[in-house]
Amino acid sequence: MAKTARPASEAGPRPGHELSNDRLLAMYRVMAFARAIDERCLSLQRQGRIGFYVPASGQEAAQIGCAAALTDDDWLFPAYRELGLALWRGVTFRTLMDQFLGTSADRLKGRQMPNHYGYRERNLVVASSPIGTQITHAVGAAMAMQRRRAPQVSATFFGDGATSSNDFHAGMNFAGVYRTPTIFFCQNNQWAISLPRERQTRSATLAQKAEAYGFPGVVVDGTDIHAVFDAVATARERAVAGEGPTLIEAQVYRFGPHSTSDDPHRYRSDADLAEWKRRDPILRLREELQNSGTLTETGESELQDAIRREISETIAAAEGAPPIDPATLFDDTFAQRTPRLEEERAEFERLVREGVIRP
Ligand SMILES: Cc1ncc(C[n+]2csc(CCOP(=O)(O)OP(=O)(O)O)c2C)c(N)n1
Ligand SMILES: [Mg+2]
Repeated sequence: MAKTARPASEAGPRPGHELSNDRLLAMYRVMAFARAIDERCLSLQRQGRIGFYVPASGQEAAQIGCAAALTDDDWLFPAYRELGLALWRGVTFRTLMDQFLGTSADRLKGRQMPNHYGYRERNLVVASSPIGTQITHAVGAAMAMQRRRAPQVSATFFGDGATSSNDFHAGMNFAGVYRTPTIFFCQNNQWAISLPRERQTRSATLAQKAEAYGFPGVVVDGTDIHAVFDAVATARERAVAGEGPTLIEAQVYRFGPHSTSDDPHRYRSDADLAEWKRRDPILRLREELQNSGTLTETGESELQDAIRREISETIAAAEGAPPIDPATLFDDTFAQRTPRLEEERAEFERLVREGVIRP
């Protein structure tokens, strides 16, 4: 049952899954924005201006190709490395910066680890840091969609390492048994921090694990946006037609460190990285758009200038915003603060006023 997808370049996308040049350009803009955000945020962290960051460079075509094949009603259950998804869904860089900095505008009120954002209005669930836990959540949500007969799917995003987690297997089994409208989108970026893909499993592919659970698994070149879009659009059609889940393994490479707490030079070679960089998804798409006359040299440099400006202005504005009021930590556990919480809050505010606690 597990199928290995033919590369899109050989067979081309299935009918109805072709991407127009305008659509590709829109995707390219978001990919270029994501890459530039990544580079700036890594540098902000190195300068001590944000605390933590998880880069996604190298995975832009996988993320944006996938997001573009879904509808805004579909639910997304991400891991922590899905910048492209958030941007495609319309989450602004300002919203992300407010979360990274924990400003008073942070929608998560400074309560999440930096880089673990979500956006309720866009059906983007807060990123899971415990590996794989979002997978079972996505299957549960898909079961609800199924019961409501809603023409929706839930898509969950995880890495190669997450295929070794309990939740991956529990989620896949449940989805197979109940034929839930779930898309399991695995970005195999070849590393689970310092552990290479080969030491994660003896299976030849990650996609073939779907066979054991009774539904299709496909491998796609995650640097080829056409292949990713086609695979996800096909999986979505299956899901809404009641035919059940699909596992997609998008093969990519993590260009940067695992996170700002990691030094990849300690465990991997520059030669591998250089090899994958020749297939940089952004360069691939840029070349295609330039060859088709959709993107000119001037268009590209105007785009890069606009991106740089937007990023700088957003960082300045977010850095100028006041921090979250720490007294909000007494809110939201109960609809109304209990007398005990009121007491604790008043005490906390007194200690802050007297300088005993410096938030
Ligand atoms: C349950 C659990 N175990 C271990 C960790 C520590 N950890 C954080 S990221 C990571 C590797 C995950 O690799 P992968 O699933 O391939 O995703 P990637 O980071 O490559 O995108 C590990 C082991 C964790 N967060 N949660
Ligand atoms: Mg990985």
